[in-house]
Amino acid sequence: MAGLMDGKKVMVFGVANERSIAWGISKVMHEQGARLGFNFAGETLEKRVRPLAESVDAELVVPCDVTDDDQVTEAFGRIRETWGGLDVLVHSLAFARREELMGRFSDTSREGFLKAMEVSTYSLVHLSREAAQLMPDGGSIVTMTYYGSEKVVENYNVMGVAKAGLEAAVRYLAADLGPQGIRVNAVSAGPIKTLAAAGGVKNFRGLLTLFEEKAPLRRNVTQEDAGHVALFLCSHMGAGVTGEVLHVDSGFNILGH
Ligand code: 1JT
Repeated sequence: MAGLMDGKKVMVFGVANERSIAWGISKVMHEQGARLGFNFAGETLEKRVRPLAESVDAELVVPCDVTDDDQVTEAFGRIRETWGGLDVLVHSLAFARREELMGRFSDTSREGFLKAMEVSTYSLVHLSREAAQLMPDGGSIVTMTYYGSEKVVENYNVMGVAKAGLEAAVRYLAADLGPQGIRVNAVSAGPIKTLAAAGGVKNFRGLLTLFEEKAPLRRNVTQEDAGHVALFLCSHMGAGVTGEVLHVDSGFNILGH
């Protein structure tokens, strides 16, 4: 059967374990015939990423901490050596210090603010610039965001500001890279229990339960739900879509209460 991503070279940033949204996207891309590459940041993550990468016949597993310019340069050098070009960049990473995801947003420290922005927002700009150099015949870039960028969601705090910046960056990147045939979009997923969410967020279970009770579809969304929409955006089915933030949230964002 022909796949939507047959032979496409897809570089995925942000797999931490099998619960990662990046992994949900990767599995869906793999099923559709994509050739995959992954990054990891540090030895602990390397041990988790390598076996997952192997299970989808990844052709590339590269160290890349996005806060280190040299590592980013090195990683894209490896992508160029291995593939000569790139069709899709998946950006599915974020960071905020644990203490910033509780209490008052107004207590956010300068350091915490800058770190969240650097990892969660600037990294898209940097990776997109590098990726674009490997996409002379066009390509597609997709990133992940959350409703806390649009409305105040208790405890999301500095990540809400970082994601608002990320969504704006999606629009500016889409305008810059559009003439080169590169599309840039974001998927705004409902809350999903990942390593980041479970480890860093107070009462995340409560958030999932509330969501299940209130969202029009009365269910939580999965990594695969996010993956399917990322697939649509990155495949030829999304050819006319760029600069968009598409909600995959069981309809939660349409509610007025
Ligand atoms: C990060 C974390 C980014 C959790 C994230 C995130 N984007 C969405 N979530 C889940 C979430 C988190 C909170 C929330 C609602 C959803 C963890 C640290 C790394 C960056 O608050 C209501 C706090």
